[in-house]
Amino acid sequence: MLRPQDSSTRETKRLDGIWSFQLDGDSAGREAGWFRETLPAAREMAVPASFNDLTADAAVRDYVGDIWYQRTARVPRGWAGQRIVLHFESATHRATVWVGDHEVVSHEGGYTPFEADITEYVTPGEPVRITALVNNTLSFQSIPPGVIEDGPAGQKQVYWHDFFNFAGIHRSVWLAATPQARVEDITVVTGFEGDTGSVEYAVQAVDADGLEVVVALRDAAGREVAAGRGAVGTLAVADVHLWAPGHGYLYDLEVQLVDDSDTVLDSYRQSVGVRTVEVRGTDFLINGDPFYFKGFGMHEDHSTIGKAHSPAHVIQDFELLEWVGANSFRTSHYPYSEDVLDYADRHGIVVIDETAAVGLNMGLGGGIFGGQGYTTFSPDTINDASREVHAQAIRELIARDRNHPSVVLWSIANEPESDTEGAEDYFRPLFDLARAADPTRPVGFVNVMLAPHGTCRVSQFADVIMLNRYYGWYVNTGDLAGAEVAWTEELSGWASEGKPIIITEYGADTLAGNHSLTPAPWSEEYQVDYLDMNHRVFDACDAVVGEQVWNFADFATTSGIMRVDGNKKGVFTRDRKPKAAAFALRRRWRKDA
Ligand code: GCB
Repeated sequence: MLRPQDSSTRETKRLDGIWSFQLDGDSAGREAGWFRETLPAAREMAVPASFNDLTADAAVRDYVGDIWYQRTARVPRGWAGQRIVLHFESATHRATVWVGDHEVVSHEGGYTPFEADITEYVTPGEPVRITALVNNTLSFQSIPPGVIEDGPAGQKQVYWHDFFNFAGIHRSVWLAATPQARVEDITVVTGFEGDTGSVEYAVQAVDADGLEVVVALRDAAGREVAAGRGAVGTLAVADVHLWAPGHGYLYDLEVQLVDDSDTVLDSYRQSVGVRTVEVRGTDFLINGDPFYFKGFGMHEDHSTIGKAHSPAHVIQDFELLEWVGANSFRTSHYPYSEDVLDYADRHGIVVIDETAAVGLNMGLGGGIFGGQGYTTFSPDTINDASREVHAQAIRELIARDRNHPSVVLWSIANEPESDTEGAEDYFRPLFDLARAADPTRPVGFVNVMLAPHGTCRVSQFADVIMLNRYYGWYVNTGDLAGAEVAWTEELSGWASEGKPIIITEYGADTLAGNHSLTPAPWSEEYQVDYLDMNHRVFDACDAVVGEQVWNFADFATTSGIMRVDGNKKGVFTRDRKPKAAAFALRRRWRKDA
């Protein structure tokens, strides 16, 4: 699947705006055929947005179940004779879509795109009713998992991840026109030898009998630097301009389908950054040079819009990343909007790309998230069916993001249980699958403190060790001297594995404006001291190739006794004001500042 795009042969129409919206707590709408007419008791809702924070109603905020979205859209009259597609960039956590009375697609997973060919159900120039039944329930067979528990006052959704279960249509919805004979997929793999770059490409075309694939690679100034014919091939790029951290140089690969008189039947453009990624010993190499990750675990999280994509917020977040001197981030804990990766590509920001497999760990949080007493991996909880959903999430992530030069490492899960035989059995095939889907990038997962060095049975499969550690916060709370000793000792154990180590989380909750002369947890000064302590530990360990603070900004979570108005480990507040730690990080990360 390729993203909708305007080209000489393709057109798009974005369907964002106000949609009709109705919660369906009894799941009655499907049976009653709500997609056949206007929703019976609709209110209005913004798309893209999480619906949760847009009303003044607690029942909406915490709603779990079926959610209907509907609108009509006029199919452009100029699209007659074209193939017409309805494309959702995401719908959280699953959706079924009707066009008119026809069910056209269902999709599981809240953060990857899906689409349907709706040509036969629409008439160019005429309006069409589009209805999406979104569902946000988490179960042991969803990624991320959750469970509905019986409470004293009815059922309640619990889950084991530490961010609010925002849901809805979080990214753009598109109508798109493509030719029937079309480019359906493109894969590029890049390399270089001396000054000569290579762009291996593979194009999948559909309904293209008798047509030929023609490709042209242009540099950033628009000059053609290489060209080729055929569905697969390798282009040589003389005097190659590499994509590198801090330097998001992109070429443009135009892929065309042409007939024997060279008439162009389809054209699609794919940006290409020429770079290599390799793990060698304890080094993480980009273009053969050791790379040190500086940055954050982030969230797509804002007041009002929740987990929706918003270009303004993306610009602001990347401006702050640059200001603080970050060169990278992790898409904790789900695939972010494709626009975010495009921005990272253009600006040379390095990305660890993560699936939504977070909270596969029923021992986590000692029950603070609710849901106590479950076994993580068992026939009744996380089981073979869950693994198949997880496998599909990995396939979809890699299919969507493999052409982004910014993405250098796949993270297939965050903090799963990893110290049991069940975990080892569960993860082995998922690592194999990720490697088969993309042999060009390292694969890892993020290890939790509950599975310290010597006990983890999953890190053997990983190319890179990714650790989330909270010495000085969840353990040795307030005791930074004790934390430093304990942390140094554990890290030296991991360093003996001979793999690069990225500290993917370390952080301390900090209430902006709370100050203390003595190192008191929750104060801005403690957050700074805590980071300094961690940095001493990292700087003393050669195998550490990266530090990503938890978190870039404060974010919304489920309510609980450990969370005051959300998670406060941000270096920026939720509305992106700097805490003292932001200035401290800037001093460490930006030698020029
Ligand atoms: C973690 C999780 C992250 C949490 C964080 C915390 O280890 O990966 O999702 O938000 O700890 O603040 O507790």
